[in-house]
Amino acid sequence: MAENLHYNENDIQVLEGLEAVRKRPGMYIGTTDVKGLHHLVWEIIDNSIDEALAGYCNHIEVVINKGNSVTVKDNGRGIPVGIHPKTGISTVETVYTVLHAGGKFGEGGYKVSGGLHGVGASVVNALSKWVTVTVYKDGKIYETKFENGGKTVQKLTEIGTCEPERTGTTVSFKPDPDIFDTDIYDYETLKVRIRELAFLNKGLSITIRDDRDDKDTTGETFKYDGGISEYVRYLNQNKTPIHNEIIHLEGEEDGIIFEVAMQYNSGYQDSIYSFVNNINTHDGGTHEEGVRRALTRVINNYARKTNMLKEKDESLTGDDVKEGLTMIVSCKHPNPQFEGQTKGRLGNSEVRKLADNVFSTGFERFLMENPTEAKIIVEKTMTAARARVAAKKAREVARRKSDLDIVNFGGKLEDCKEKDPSICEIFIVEGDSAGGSAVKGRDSMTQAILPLRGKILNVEKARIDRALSNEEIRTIITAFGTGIGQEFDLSKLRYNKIIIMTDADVDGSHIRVLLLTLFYRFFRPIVEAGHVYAAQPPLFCIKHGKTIKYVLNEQERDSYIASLNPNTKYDIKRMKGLGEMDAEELNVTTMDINQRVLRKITVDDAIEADAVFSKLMGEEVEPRRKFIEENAQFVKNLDI
Ligand code: 1YM
Repeated sequence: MAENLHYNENDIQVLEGLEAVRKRPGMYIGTTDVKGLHHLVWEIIDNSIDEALAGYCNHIEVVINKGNSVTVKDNGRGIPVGIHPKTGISTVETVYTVLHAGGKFGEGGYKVSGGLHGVGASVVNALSKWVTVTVYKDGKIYETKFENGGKTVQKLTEIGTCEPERTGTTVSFKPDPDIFDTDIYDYETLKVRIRELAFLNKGLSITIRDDRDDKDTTGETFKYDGGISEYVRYLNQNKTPIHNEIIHLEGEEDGIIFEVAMQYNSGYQDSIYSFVNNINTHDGGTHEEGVRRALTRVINNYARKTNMLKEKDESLTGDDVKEGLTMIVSCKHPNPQFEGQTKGRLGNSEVRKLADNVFSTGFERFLMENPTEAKIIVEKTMTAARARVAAKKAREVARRKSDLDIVNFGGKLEDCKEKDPSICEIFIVEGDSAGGSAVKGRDSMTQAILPLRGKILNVEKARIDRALSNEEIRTIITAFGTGIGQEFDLSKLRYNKIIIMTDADVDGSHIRVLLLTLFYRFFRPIVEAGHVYAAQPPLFCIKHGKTIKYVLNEQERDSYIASLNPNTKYDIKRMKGLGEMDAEELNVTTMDINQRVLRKITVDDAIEADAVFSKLMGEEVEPRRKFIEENAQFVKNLDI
């Protein structure tokens, strides 16, 4: 540490503040796993985005450097460099070292506030091995440096001059390996969110580059002058839109900006995503409610007025009008109230009315001015209504079946004896023969087996009524016990773990994708709550002496062999497919809770998952063929 720094009362408080962050990082960034590692980047980018929202910045650059440090650079005003009245040190240092004081001074303006309300810079500093901040302002270049959890090693210093037009802030930091479980940044993860930020802030250009390898790349730049309209086009790229124009409506009142973009496609799923100040409001809220209410009302009014809906016909429901709808709702609010357990819901009641007004006025006008498109849209919603009625009947049949003895439906499910869901699991097994071995090899108290004959229906291409008439899908629904659609109830889930057991080949991969599509589209909360797993049958069996070791892949095989005494003899066997294993082998390698390896299926980013599923399973054959050829292992950045 530099010797010329004299600590006063204030400095000591500062270090105590940052020390608190180091002691309990989870309180500030959620976790210290790979997610927390990326959180640091978001905290810094948020400050640049705030500067863009304030209208002073139109370009941001993000670089993953060699050694996994990260640099974020913007062309905003630059963090103020003057002495801060409360701390007696420069404002830049104050922002980076004083917990809770780093927020913006003064009110007004939109803030990204992803939980830390602009105080993230000091948290990043606290959790970093080193941080360097450079500010370009008034023709001068300033720099300050910190090390080991935010200890100042270079106070803000003027280090040179630049053209007076050049302004901005550049921050480089290296996460502290003592804090984080991993120090490796994932380019895809950063890219997906950066692209999203570019969609949500029209005209803002954001570049991302990976400098970790020696390839000389210029990186990728995302800039969308059409904003959320281009987001909708992107989400619909592997779907078939049923009208050309993307409907884009916008309005402002009392400093609240409300914007929506939408387009219907020929599919049956809806992809409706909402944001407040660039944060995904997973659980919706008043902005989404306003739009949904207006959408249902306007379509019903239009359908009645044009006599497409007759007097005797029932009105269309909210579900009918959202079938095949891709929609982005974005609200910029100076004082957003986030509600709910995960703060994923917008609570401000004034937004409901604004959203309703902006949407209903604009959409009504669109329908009037575009009668051809209007007719296509209304017809689609009316078809959805007919399917809804049919599906209800089919569900009633499925439910009546489920009232019968559960073991009895189709005779396929071999249920477990235990009834307490918290210790029960169900294996969904590819093929009858593997299913047979699984039944013999299981622990019949807690493990249920459901063998699948052949491939299940692709629900990406089928409406719910057709899905419900599919035998395999009905069996799955009944076995799970939760119901689907509006009747879905997570608390009725009959198994704590749902384990997909397929071969480690392209066919197995395809069946896994089909099952995941079904779960994601029909039972999403089950996936989100972490109940879904993929069994990982081993690829090799290594025998030496009396020891038998199963390993999952080539790397594990090689490192295990390397760990053996070079004088021992060993025998390596490549494992057969699930169907060729006997009950004992299947039990030991894949099912026994003490020996097996399961992979939890997680969906970090629902929007990206949605895009991947439509790419994989939608109308277009080419992207799917390409994907499966390139990646039988399945989707990397979704971790499935
Ligand atoms: C790469 C990270 O931090 N940019 C950035 C931060 C600030 C400003 C501009 C800024 C804000 C304001 C006035 C204001 C911050 N300033 C502060 C504080 N990029 C990055 N660019 N002038 C400049 O909000 O009034 C905190 S962040 F608090 F000092 F104003």
